[in-house]
Amino acid sequence: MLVRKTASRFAAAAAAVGLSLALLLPASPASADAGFQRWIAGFRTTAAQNGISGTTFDRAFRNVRDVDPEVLEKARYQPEFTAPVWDYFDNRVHEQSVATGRAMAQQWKPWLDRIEARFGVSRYILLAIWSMESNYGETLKNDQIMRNVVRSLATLAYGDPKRANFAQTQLISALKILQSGDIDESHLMGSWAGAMGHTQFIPTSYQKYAVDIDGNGKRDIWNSVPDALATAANLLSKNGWQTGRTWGYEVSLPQGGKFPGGSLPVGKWQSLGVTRAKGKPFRDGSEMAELKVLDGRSGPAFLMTKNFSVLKRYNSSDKYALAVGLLADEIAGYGGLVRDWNRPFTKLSFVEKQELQQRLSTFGYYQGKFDGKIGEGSRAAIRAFQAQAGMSQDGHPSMEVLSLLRKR
Ligand SMILES: [Ca+2]
Repeated sequence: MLVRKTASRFAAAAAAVGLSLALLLPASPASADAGFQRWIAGFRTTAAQNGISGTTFDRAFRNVRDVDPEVLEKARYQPEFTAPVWDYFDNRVHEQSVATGRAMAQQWKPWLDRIEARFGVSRYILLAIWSMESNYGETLKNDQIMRNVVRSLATLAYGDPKRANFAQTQLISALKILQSGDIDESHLMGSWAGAMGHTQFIPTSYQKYAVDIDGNGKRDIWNSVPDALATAANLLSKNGWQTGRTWGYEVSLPQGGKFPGGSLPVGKWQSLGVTRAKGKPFRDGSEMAELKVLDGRSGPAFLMTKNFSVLKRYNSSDKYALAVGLLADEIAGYGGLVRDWNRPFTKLSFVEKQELQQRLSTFGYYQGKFDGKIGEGSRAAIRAFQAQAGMSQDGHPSMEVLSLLRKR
């Protein structure tokens, strides 16, 4: 990155707090992004070497004049708060995400029939992924989240040394998508890190898996729900999804048992005293499964089968894959957990969480949306209220906090 002389005194301070220098340059638009413009001009050669025509390149960068400071801000953001297990699942598997999933299963039934028949992936898994990735498309309507993918990736490639390689690779891919004509430059939108459409594919994954199932000639995961769900199904199918099989089972463990790590046949687990939490028999004793306990021995335990590892090809976190599995099961009507997560307070329903946000807002503690999702803003508001009420400031969305607010 080129640093102008006048900015040099900012360098030490910026480095000390891990800020990108580009953001601290004095505001003088004509020259502030000269470095970025030079980078784009240089990248034109790299793009050409990768088969991107000059026309495509110029179209893609026509409206990209400066770096996107919010992208660099989000890239820098390190959450101080590591969410406890219950918090992760409570924010993703709840009455609202289940009810919307069921409504979507009805609304998109003919397409889900076709996608299931073609790729052999359960519709409930696809609906759960849709919920996790974009809240059934709701996130895509949020202008504060959606941004120009070319600008975001160019910003990261230019201004974020840690992500420069990733961003360059994705940017080349994004340009290839534009060149293919599947989408035009004004609609190539995504998250700050370049995840795109209803099912949030980064450009390289899009290139590998995107499907035009509605047959309009464009693989349009941004505007076509069938295309987006088929693309997710294609990813899972290509990575070994086992048709007609579950992702895993909630299980009960015998007290004091010691268990081996790694994969064993389900029948072997049974012989070690592991049973299905719902009391039903396992479907296939020869299926390989791995024991997973995400919340300590007093929390729920699971035997994860092959499909669980396939879900992790979408996002490599155990929590992510399990949330998809649990949400899918609830949408399908198979019911929830037998043993709940360890939650150090009385849980609120989704509607009660919205009420909590509303009441916190009424008393001036909260300024966000009443979306029932307890993130940083809600937690800070709860802590502020708890401090004022003389409670311990754990920030948990508990019935205790809601009850006190109701009495105000
Ligand atoms: Ca299409």
